[in-house]
Amino acid sequence: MDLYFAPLSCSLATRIALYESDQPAGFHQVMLSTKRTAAGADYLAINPKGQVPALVCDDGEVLTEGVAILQYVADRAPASGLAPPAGEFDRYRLQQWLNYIASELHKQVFYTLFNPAVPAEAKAFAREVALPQRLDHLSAHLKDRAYLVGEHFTVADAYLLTALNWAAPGGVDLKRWPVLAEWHAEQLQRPAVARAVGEEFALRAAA
Ligand SMILES: N[C@@H](CCC(=O)N[C@@H](CS)C(=O)NCC(=O)O)C(=O)O
Repeated sequence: MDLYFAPLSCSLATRIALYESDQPAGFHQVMLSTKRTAAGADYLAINPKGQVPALVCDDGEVLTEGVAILQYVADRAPASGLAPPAGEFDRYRLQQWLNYIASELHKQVFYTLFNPAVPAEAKAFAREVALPQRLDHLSAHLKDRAYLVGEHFTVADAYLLTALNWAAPGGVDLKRWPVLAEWHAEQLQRPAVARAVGEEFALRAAA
């Protein structure tokens, strides 16, 4: 497998899933501004949408969209517990959270805050209305739980911690949500998470 990623972007969740499940992969950095890989290849030829992550599977199939990639990676290593088995109710819970993080938190909040092309009114809505509503909801869910789904770390947790990494650079003080601040700090202690985040911080710093 080959993962196309940009440091500390949403593709970090897939790197975490690969490390958590001890699966080997090649990693190819993408310059999102130029749509070229660090090696100079045309990224649009791999993913015409120009976004990360993209996963080139062992048979050459290219999979895009983070929530699909995360489940693919998890299903290749069922013993990792990164996703409940297909058909079990918790698998739908997992998809519920993955979709919530992707559509409500990643895109509606952080994409809006970080994208310079988004008008100021939309940013104000994201910061003052959408963000607190989403983080209140997540905080209430995690108040008495260690993980989003069931009793194990899953790819939904990998995606959520990746999104919460964007709070500080987005000017959001996570301490307003102590449950989330504590949960996030705990996840960053996981060896696979610390390794993935550390490596991508170094790549970002070198860029
Ligand atoms: N729908 C895609 C969105 C992925 C996405 O937004 N990736 C960002 C990085 S976090 C990106 O590639 N941005 C560059 C761009 O949109 O041109 C998914 O869920 O995988």
